Amino acid sequence: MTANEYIKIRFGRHMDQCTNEEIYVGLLEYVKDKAKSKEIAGGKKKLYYISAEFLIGKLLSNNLINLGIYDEVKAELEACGKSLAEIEEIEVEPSLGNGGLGRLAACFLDSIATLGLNGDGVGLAYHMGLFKQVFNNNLQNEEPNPWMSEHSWMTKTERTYQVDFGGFNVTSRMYDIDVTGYDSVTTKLHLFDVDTVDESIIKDGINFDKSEFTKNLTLFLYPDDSDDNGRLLRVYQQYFMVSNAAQLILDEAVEKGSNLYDLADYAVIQINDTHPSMVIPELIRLLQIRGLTMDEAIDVVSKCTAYTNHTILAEALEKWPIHFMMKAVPQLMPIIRELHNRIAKKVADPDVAIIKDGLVHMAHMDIHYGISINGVAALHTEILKETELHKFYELYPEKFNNKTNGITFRRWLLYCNPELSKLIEELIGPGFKKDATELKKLEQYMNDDAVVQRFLDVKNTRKTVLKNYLAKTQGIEIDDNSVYDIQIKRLHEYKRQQMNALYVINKYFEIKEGKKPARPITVIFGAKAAPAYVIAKDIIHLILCLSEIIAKDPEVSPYLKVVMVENYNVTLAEKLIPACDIHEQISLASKEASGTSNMKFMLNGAVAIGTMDGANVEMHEFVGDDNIYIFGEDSDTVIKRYADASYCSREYYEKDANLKKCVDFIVSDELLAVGQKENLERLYNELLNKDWFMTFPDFKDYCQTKEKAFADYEDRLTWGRKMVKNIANAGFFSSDRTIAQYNADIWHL
Ligand code: GL4
Repeated sequence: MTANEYIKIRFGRHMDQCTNEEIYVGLLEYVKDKAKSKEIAGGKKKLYYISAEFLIGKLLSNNLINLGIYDEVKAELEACGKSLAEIEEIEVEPSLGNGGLGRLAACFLDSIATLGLNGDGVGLAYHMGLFKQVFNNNLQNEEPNPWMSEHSWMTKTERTYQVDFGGFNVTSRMYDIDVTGYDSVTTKLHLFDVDTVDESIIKDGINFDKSEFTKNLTLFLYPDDSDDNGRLLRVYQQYFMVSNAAQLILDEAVEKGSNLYDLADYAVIQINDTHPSMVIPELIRLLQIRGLTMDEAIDVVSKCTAYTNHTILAEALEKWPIHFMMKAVPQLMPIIRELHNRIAKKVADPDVAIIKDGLVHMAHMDIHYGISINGVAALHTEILKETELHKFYELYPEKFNNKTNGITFRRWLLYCNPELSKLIEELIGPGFKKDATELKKLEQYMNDDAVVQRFLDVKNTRKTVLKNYLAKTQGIEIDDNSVYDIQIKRLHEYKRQQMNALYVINKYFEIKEGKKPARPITVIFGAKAAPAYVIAKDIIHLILCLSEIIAKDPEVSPYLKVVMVENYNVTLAEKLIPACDIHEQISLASKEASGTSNMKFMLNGAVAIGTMDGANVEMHEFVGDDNIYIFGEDSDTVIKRYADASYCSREYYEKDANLKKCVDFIVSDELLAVGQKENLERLYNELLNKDWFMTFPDFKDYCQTKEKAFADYEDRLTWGRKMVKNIANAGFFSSDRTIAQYNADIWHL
C-alpha cells in the first residue's frame, strides 16, 4: 500500500485534501505499520543498552530513509503539492538527552539495528525532557519541553512492573519505539514511565515540588540536583530505570529458556556512563529472590555487564551518599556492602574501594564487577589507563579497551545533506551508504578542480538553506557569503565557548581599528547550559550581549556577526552542520572524552579548528596537518599543570596586553549597557582568578590559528580540497564501525 492509499483509508480523503497535520499523523501510522512488518532482530543472546539519555531526534524522515521509502513518499507528497519538509515541522523533537552522550546512544541504536544485531535500548520516558531554552534579556530561561502526544512514535505495551523504593512503590509501564535499521531489521527502544506522574505540579518555568516522588519521577531528565531532594530524585530515577531493565532482562531470558545460571548466554548489558550502575546490585537482588545464592548471583552478574566511561570530569563520576541510598533503595545497600567487602578483602587500597567516606562510587562497582571498561576515543582511553583509572588498570588490564565513538551516516549525511550525498553517489557509487570506508575513494578527485568546485557549490547551497531556515524559524538574518564558523555543544567551561567569545571580542577590536577581514565572519553558537550551572549561564549571557552590541555597531556589523541559536537541538544541528565552513573543537586538551559533533562536521566537509583532544587526535591522524587547524597545549602539558597546581590565569592576563584588553571588555561600559552587571562581573572574576579550564594559555595560539584558517579560506579551491579530504576520511567515524567493535570485543552477539 502506498502512503497515499493509506491516508485515503485513514481519513477518507486523498492526500491533497488533507491538512499537513493529518498527513503527518497518517505518515506516522503508515511508517509504524511498515516497521511492524519488518523482521525483528532475533537470536539467543541480547544486548541491553541502558542509558539515562536517548537523544533520538525527529523520527519521520529517519524511518522513511531506513525503510527505503523516503524518495517514494517524498514524490507522492510532491505530486499532491505538499512538502515533506513542511510536514516534518509538525513533529516535535523529544528532548530525551542533554548532548553527545545521549545522541551517541541514539546513533548506536541505529547501527545496532542496521548491523542486524539483537540489541535494545532501555531508558526513561521523561514527560518534559531536558528543558526548552528561551532567551530573555540576553539570559537563558528554562521552560518545560513537552513532546508526548496522542500520535507518537511510542507504543504502549502490556508490560508493567512493580518497583519498590524505601517506603513506597510504583507500577511502571513500558513504551516502545521501533528502531528501524537501514535496509535491515527492527529493534526496540524501551522507555519506562509511571502513570502517577503529574505534569500539573510544574510551576514557574521548570520548578516543581521535588519531594513528591511518585508525581515527579519521570517528569524531567536531569532535574536540578543542587539540593538534597533533587539529588534523591536522581537516585529514584536511576533505580526506577534499572529495576525495570533488570526485570525485563530476566523475564526475556527465562522466556527464551534461561535457567538464570546461564544468564550470560542470554544477556549482555552495556552501562552507559554511571547512571545505570545500580543494575548490578539490582540484578543480584532479583536473582537471589529467584533462588540463587549471593555467591551464585554475583558470579552470574559479573559475566553480564560492561561499562562505558564518557568523561574524566569528576562531576560526572557519580558517588551517592550512603544515607541517600538507604532512604531511596535500602534493599540494595546490603548487596553493595557485600560487593564492597569482597573487593576490600582482596585489595586494601581505598582508592579502588566501592564504599569510601560514606559514598558509593558507582564507576568502581562497574569496573570491579563487569567484564569490560571502555573509553570513547584513543586519547581518552589512554588517559583513563594512565591517569584517572590507573589503579584499576593495574588490577584488570584485560578489561580496559577503547571504542572510539561514531555517528550514524544515515542521519548525519543521507538525511541532513542530500545534496552532498547525491554528489558522492555520482562520483563513487552508492556503496558508501552501507560501507562508510568507501568514502576514501573520493580522494582520487582531490586534484580535479571541477569536482572540487562541485563540493564548494554544495556547501554554498547548504549555507543558503541555513540562512533561510534561521530567518524563518528564529528571525535571525545571516549573510550566506560570510564564513560560517560554528560551535555547537553543551555549554561547559571545559569546551571553552568563553575562549571563542574572547576571540569575537578580539575581532571586534581589530575591525574597530581598521583591520577588516577579507570576508565577513558569522560566528554561530548553539548550547544549553544546565539550569544550576551559574558560570555556563553567564557565558551564554556574554555571547548574547556581544551579539547585540556587534549587530548595533555600524562599523563592525558588516564584517562580523555573532549568533546564538535558541534551543539548540538535533533538528537545528541537522541544518547547521551541512552549512558549516569551520567548526570549533576547542576543549582544553584531556577534557573532551571524544566529541561527536566533530565527526558530523567532518563528514559534511567542514574543517576543524581544534586542540589535540578527544577524537580530534584521530581525525588529525587521518587528514594530516594541512586539513585540520590544530592549536594549543597538549594533554600531557595540561595534566602536568593540574598536577603541580602551577596555573595562575592572572599572570597571563598581566603579561599579554591584548588578552587583557579582551577580558576587560567583559565588564566594559559597552557591555554593561546591554548586560547584567552581576553576571558579567562574575564571569570576569572567574576568568581572572581561576580560569579552571585554562583559556588564557591557549588564547594567542587560538587567535593566530583562526587567522590562518580565515586566510586559507580565501583560496577557494585549496579550501575545497581540504573539504574533500575530510569527507573522504570520515568513514572511520561511522557508528557502524564502533558497534561492530563493541560486538566483536565485548558483546559477542
Ligand atoms: C560525553 C563527552 O563529553 C563527549 O566528549 C563524548 O563524545 C560523549 C559520548 O561519548 O560523552 N560525556 C558526557 S558526560 N557527556 C558527553 O557528551
